[in-house]
Amino acid sequence: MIRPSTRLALVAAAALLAVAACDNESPSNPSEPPCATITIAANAVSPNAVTVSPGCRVAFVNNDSRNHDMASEPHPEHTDCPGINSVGVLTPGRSGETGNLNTVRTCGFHDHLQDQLGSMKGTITIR
Ligand SMILES: [Cu+2]
Repeated sequence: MIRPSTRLALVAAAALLAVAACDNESPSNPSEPPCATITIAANAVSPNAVTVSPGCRVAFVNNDSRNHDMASEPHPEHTDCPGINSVGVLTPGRSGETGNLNTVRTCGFHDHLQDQLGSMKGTITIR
């Protein structure tokens, strides 16, 4: 028979272990700042190419006066680097982040609302 106080201690220990397990996945720790920031203004991204380490997130800041919907190449499937699709629709003044980009490769992105517009296209290189 386990006494209630012992049971409480076991539950507390299990909770601590669960927290420790999450901390071990540090590349996806959302409390860390993004590794790079891409700014959108006047219907163009700047810079249009960034290089980050595996596990990084990249932020997009919409300083434009219109909506932008940042998505992975290719259009319209958005399948090359699905983490980029986490940015989604950014209304003016809003920012968003990619998921953790864990695969070493170069990822193209575009504005899904203007998929042919070259000034809204760019690359994120993970290496
Ligand atoms: Cu698209």
